[in-house]
Amino acid sequence: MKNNNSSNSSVSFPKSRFAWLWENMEGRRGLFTVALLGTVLYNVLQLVVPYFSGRLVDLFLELNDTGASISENAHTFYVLIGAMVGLTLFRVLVVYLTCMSYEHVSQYVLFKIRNFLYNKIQRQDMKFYSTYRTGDLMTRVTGDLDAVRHNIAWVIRSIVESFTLFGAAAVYFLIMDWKLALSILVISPLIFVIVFRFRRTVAPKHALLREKLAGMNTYAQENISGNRVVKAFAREDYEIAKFGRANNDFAETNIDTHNTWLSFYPYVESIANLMPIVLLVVGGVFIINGQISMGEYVSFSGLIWAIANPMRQMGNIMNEFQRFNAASAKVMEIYYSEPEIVDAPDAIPHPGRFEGSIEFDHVSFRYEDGNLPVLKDVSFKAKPGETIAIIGETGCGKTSLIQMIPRFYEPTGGRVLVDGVDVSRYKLEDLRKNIGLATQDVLLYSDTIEGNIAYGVSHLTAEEVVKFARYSAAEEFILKMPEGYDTIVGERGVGLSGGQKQRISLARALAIEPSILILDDTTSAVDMETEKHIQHSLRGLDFNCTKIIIAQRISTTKFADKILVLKDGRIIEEGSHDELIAQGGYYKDLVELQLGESVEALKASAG
Ligand code: DGT
Ligand code: MG
Repeated sequence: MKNNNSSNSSVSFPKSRFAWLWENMEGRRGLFTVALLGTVLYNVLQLVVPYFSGRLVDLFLELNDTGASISENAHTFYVLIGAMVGLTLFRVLVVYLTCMSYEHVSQYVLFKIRNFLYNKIQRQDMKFYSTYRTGDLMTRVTGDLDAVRHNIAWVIRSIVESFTLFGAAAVYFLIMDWKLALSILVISPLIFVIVFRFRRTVAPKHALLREKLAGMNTYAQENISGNRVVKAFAREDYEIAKFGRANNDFAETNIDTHNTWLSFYPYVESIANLMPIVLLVVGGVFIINGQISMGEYVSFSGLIWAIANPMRQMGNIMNEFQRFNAASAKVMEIYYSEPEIVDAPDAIPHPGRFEGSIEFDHVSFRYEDGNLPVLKDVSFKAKPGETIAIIGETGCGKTSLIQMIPRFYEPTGGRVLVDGVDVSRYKLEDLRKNIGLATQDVLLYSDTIEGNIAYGVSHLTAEEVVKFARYSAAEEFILKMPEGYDTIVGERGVGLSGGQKQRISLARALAIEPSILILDDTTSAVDMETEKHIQHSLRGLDFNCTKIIIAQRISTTKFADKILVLKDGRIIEEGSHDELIAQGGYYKDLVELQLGESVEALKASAG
């Protein structure tokens, strides 16, 4: 298994993170832009109240000085108050609408990317599934994607909010009195320096935190689905303790990441708090010298938060932004991943059935992540309707061999032909629809037995389901189940025996009436009697079908038109049962081993 835990900061994507988000906002870009403009607007409006307060104070002081009565100027007073109230209400409305819009857009993007990812994951090839662990993929479509959503709903908004507020306040200050403004603003670059140092410290911590989360999820997922093994070895306490450690590790990394800001916070806070003091001192001097009015001073001090708060907020924003950075890299990795095995641009459409001839033409194969060749120069032919049995010791490459036919993997040398055409020339869907495969480790869905059998053909009638169950000798045990064909089997087929699962998986493969049927050790867990029944029905199928049967038992291989004996990825013997026995070699030894007597003795006793 490849190491996919390393941080992906080095991985480059076709688009930058923000261009990628923008791409996925298609359909809601207008709304998002309006929301951004709304954010700018309501932050500028924040300045209105302090502005009017300043005007009011000046008004009163003026009246005081001239000794005029306030009632004569009531009109101006009411207009100012009215404007303050009106604008505040308007601002609240804008805030409300923009928040709703951000939430809407973020959910829209989340939905869209999640569907896209699921689609991507579904269409990946085998290599992808042996590279990525389930828990890690789950983390990407849940936690990581939520960090992406949060970025749209909160981080981007907060960035615009802080910069607008800061910018507007700074401009306002500069217009009112640039000297006083500069004396306050000169402190602000310091905060940016601190925040950027913080970013450098916290970015790797977020990447680590994200890995810990994925690790913990993988761990939980594997243990829950593999709980039978845990139980069998009575390792619950051990697993609980192990998970506890992973959980603890995650919690500690989480605390450490979030505490990082704490070590920067005192500096930022001191600088932010310095601002009102500077205002008090410099502003006081300016008032004494008559450079600014009392009203202007009120406006300044009423607005000093609009400079200080965005600075305080920077740490938070940077923190969340780094979380987004780490998470989006993981999401984009899947988003932009492409399966290697795809339709050729000029693939031949083949909508109907195949004749079913198969040819392996000097096929060699090696797994990309493995260093030894698994198949070496394998050549054989199967005519339509023939049965080919493959036998050989464990690990010799049988499963790898049959995986070349539906193009789960591609040969590293040579060709695999179906109906005389290289399988890579067909459209994948056309090819695979014609292949019925019962895999070595049976996976059933948590669905009814009928639903599982009809998985490949949704329009299968109840009678047909029964027919295929009979073919695979499954009917008897199905009818004994409390709800027959409507019995719901658990996840991965929990509730069924190994042999029962195999028979349902065989019925599922038969139900698509494939041109090519591949059985990978499908009857290994059924008793001899049942197997005989299955062999019999496989010979009498009511549709034409080439069969490739991997087996360990002579009773399974005996009736094959051709038996291939595989050893270390090479075909060492090839022929019918009788031919191979006559040839004397691995197969003959196997027959003797399994029957417990020498072939000669058997013949003698029969004669
Ligand atoms: P079996 O089912 O135990 O009777 O064994 P076979 O004959 O089906 O063996 P097969 O084809 O699964 O494996 C052949 C060799 O390839 C064996 O050394 C293990 C290795 N192998 C199987 N799957 C993978 C894979 O996904 N990646 C890598 N790197 N090696 C694999
Ligand atoms: Mg195998």
